[in-house]
Amino acid sequence: MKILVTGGAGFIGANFVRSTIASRPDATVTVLDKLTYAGSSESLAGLDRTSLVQGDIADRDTIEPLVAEHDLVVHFAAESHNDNSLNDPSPFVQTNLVGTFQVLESVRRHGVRLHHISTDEVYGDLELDDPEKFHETTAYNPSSPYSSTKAGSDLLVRAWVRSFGIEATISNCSNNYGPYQHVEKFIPRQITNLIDGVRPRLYGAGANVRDWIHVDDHNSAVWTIIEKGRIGETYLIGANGEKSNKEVVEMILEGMGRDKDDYDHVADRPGHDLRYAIDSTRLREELGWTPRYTNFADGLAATIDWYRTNEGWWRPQKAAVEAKYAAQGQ
Ligand code: NAD
Ligand code: TDX
Repeated sequence: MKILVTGGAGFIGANFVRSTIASRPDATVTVLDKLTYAGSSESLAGLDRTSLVQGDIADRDTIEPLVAEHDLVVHFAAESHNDNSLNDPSPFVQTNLVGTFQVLESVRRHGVRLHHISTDEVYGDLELDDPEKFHETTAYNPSSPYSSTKAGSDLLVRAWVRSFGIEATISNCSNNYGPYQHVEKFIPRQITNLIDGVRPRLYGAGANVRDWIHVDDHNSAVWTIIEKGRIGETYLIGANGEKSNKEVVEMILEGMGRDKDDYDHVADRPGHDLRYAIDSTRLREELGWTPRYTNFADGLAATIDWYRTNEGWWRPQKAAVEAKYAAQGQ
């Protein structure tokens, strides 16, 4: 099977390529990645049956011939960081909307199966005590330039299925953690701060809740949907991992041998979503998927170890990321 993975040099895409190559001897992978600040060829180092093409999904002349020679497209490429989208929404519109449009047009012209990767943030946020979690029929209500462009990309996929009959599925997953995540994101930022002797930074009061899932569980769910999912359907991916940001920072501090109060509160994110929570019943009951990492503390400990032993991978990005946060009081 020849698989085209867009955004495969980013966090989740690189883990997807790694687990696919390790578990599927029949698979060859082409990664199409623009190698923005968020992508790194080093995340794919040492992989057999994998090639990397540096290019833009929004460029028809780049994507079209690649799609034509593959059996499956798994579309991870996106601008992915909310804080960046608040500073400059422009690349989010370009990549997440125009880029997805070009992916859709290419799979339409060549009749290639597509799986579109999206996020739970398209549903907006929940109250802390809301009894109902996000599910496949929750109304879209995105809050940020990032989540609104992801919502728009999902709607494009749905329309291309209905209007043109393309063969596509969509998944909306909750917050991922694990190896190869950029140090701009919450968990790697705090781990690498502590390695550098800097106190973790919690936005606002730290009461915001995220529903954490290990990246390998996200990717095993993606394969389940590719193999067993119904064309045109959306599946929510989550592993019942709700934790407040304060709880996560305290667990990181304790896991790294520090006092659990040893962090600072900093300026909050404008429009900060309060809580995300996923109901993944459809994926579990219809397709038989279950997560493997059911203990967040263990997954977090393994992630801390990974950042400790792979400093060469993240160190080049760290100073610039912290300078950007410092400039905005975070
Ligand atoms: P990431 O920022 O780590 O990686 C994105 C990758 O896409 C990078 O390698 C980047 O170079 C590439 N890219 C960006 N613009 C491109 C373009 N125009 N053409 C080609 N490549 C381009 O992001 P991630 O966290 O790995 O997220 C991957 C996907 O999963 C995204 O679609 C995101 O919305 C979705 N998602 C992420 C999470 C999460 O917790 N990180 C949760 C749910 C869904
Ligand atoms: O230093 C920080 N301090 C802090 O308190 C950072 C970087 C973040 N936060 C908070 C903001 C969020 O409530 O931690 C939470 C997680 O922040 P991010 O890692 O920026 O993730 P989030 O905004 O929740 O979005 C993530 O999950 C859904 C991914 O970045 C998205 O790509 C995905 O769609």
